[in-house]
Amino acid sequence: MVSSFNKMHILLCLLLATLTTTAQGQTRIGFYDITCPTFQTIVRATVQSSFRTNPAVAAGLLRMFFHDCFVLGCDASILLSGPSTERTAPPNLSLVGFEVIDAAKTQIESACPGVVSCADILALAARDAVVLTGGIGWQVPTGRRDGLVSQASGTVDLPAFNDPISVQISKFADKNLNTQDLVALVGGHTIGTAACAVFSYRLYNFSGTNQPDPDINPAFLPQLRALCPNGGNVSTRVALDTGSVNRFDTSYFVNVRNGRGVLESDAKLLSNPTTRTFVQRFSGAVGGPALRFTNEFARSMVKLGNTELKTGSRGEIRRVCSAIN
Ligand code: HEM
Ligand SMILES: *[C@@H]1O[C@H](CO)[C@@H](O)[C@H](O)[C@H]1NC(C)=O
Ligand SMILES: *[C@@H]1O[C@H](CO)[C@@H](O)[C@H](O)[C@H]1NC(C)=O
Ligand SMILES: CC(=O)N[C@H]1CO[C@H](CO)[C@@H](O)[C@@H]1O
Repeated sequence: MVSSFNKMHILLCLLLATLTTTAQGQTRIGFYDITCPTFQTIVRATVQSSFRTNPAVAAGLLRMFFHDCFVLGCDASILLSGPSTERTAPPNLSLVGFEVIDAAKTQIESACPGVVSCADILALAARDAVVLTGGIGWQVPTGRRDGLVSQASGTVDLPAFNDPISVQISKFADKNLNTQDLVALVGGHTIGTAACAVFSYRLYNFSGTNQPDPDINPAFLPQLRALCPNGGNVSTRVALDTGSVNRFDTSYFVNVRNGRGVLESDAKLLSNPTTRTFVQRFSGAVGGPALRFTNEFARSMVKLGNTELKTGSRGEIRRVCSAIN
């Protein structure tokens, strides 16, 4: 009797704990297991088929998720179109993958109308993009709701390509992400490209010195200059991880370690002892106990995915991802 009462008590406590955490704005694994069991399969198939036509879409989806979470939380505000939305702000430079999310949403709406948020579709798509390029998968907690607001001005929260390391660290700390999370997540630059526009200032006249950025490896400089000639087309895109643009691997960290970071912010990871140590550990070099990059990346992605969530009755489930209901 006592023991069954105790069991009941424990159950009740568990139930209460679950309710409380949900009320506090948490996601959980299996949120749609009953209401939309085909959700994960639909997202995966959609990302897979667009990846087969255009592998660059993987990097686009990963970056889009990062931008979404950093501006007003992971609430699909990045997907809203219209004047003065996040999408129209300068850091949106060439975000790609909107059509993949829209395509998945259309199919999900016909399978289970009004149930699955665009924010959750984006979170799943970013994970699937990592797996398709060779990273380790993880379970994505879901239950996010879509935001009603999107502001171009919100993009000030995003780190910029020329932010000093102290600013990068504090922008991540503002989102409850520590320095290890920063270095692991920036490891997302193991896939994808950047336009010459965001780094060619390092190649010819860095800080008005008429010299290149001294942090660029002298053997790497002519390679970058050939890709982005002075006065050339600044829309040309260059791999962030030279030699391994479509592989989710540790070579980005090896490149950064060797002065082959493309963005100034990548190169700056070496300028601070803490971030430098994480670069070395993720790259497999000595500098502390080895850290498996793809495992740590997955862990940090789950943390990133919990940024400033709207759950419960806040926000809404959008019918189409580009507009509020
Ligand atoms: C200090 C932090 C960061 C800075 C300053 C930064 C900056 C940039 C810049 C300037 C680009 C090139 C954009 C363009 O020319 O179109 C870029 C691309 C990219 N970023 Fe970051 N980023 C940061 C962190 C992250 C994080 C945390 C992720 C993901 C977890 C990420 C994923 C990507 C990806 C995948 C691309 C390639 C996009 C493509 O090929 O379409 N970045 N980033
Ligand atoms: C280099 O930059 C400085 C400062 O922005 C500028 O005054 C100078 O004219 C530039 N040099 C060249 C060769 O463009
Ligand atoms: C510059 O490069 C972009 C991307 O490769 C291309 O679409 C565009 O046509 C180029 N512009 C010029 C003027 O060559
Ligand atoms: C896709 C998109 O909306 N791109 C916009 C990015 O921001 C610039 C302005 O900085 C707009 O001109 C683009 O239309």
